[in-house]
Amino acid sequence: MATLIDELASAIAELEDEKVLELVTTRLDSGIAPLAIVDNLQQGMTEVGMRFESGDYFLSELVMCGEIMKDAMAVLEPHLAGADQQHRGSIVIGTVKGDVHDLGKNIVVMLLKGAGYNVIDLGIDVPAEKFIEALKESQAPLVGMSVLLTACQEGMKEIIEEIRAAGLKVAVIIGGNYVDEAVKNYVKADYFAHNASDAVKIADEIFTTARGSAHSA
Ligand code: B12
Repeated sequence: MATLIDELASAIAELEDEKVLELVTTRLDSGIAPLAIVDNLQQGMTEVGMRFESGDYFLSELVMCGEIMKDAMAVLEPHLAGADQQHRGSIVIGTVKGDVHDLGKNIVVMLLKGAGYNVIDLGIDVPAEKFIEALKESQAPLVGMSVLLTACQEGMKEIIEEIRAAGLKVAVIIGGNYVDEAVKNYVKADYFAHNASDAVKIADEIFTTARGSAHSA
């Protein structure tokens, strides 16, 4: 079992709910950037995942860890999301069919909203039809998909194929704990991001390029 150096990461790995909330609050009060706090929480959750994998933790611990993270995110949310930003465009997002992990996706949603985007969050366990319907309705040029279960990767690939087959010319960005360039290429997505701040940077690039080509057309 690895020893986590950061106190907050270690508190979440040990499932110490009160200590987690206390540390999040004191760190915010002392001016530490909310995203740095998210990074420490994520580090602790990775440790929980490893303990689950090695049999030291069971499903009940995974559930507890998810609940603690949700409470911590509720404290962080007002500091992550910017208020009264101008609407910069729409983005559809969801966790793919078969997968119910949504803590990471929710952070991405918060940051995109904070950056001024109109985010249409379809939630968890989202099938192709729902993505297609939302994309047609919103005319969003970008769709984000989250996946944490490797067993759902094939399903993600099929969703992307169905979106393309429906004739929708949208950019697809994917993310999730294990997602990398190889996964992106396999499922034929256009972009991937390791974390929520990279997701915002990529969205900014896509929307700036789209605006540029609309002007030059
Ligand atoms: C908490 C948790 C749960 C909670 C989820 C609660 C919730 N509401 O999300 C519960 C208890 C429900 C759960 C259930 C299960 N889980 Co689970 N879970 C985890 C755990 C510990 C943490 C995940 C997490 O929230 N991380 C913190 C967030 C902040 O990080 P993140 O998700 O990576 O998100 C960041 C980036 O990836 C990125 N990102 C994420 N989404 C997106 C989307 C876009 C568009 C972009 C651009 C970026 C992006 O930005 C985020 C923020 O920076 C992981 C371990 C791990 N290492 O990930 C296992 C893990 C994912 N679970 C696992 C398993 C096996 C399961 C179960 C099958 C267990 C079981 N036997 O039932 C079920 C599956 C249920 C289902 N059908 O989905 C495995 C998956 C293994 C695999 N290879 O598929 C893991 C890896 C644990 C392990 N090591 O074995 N789980």
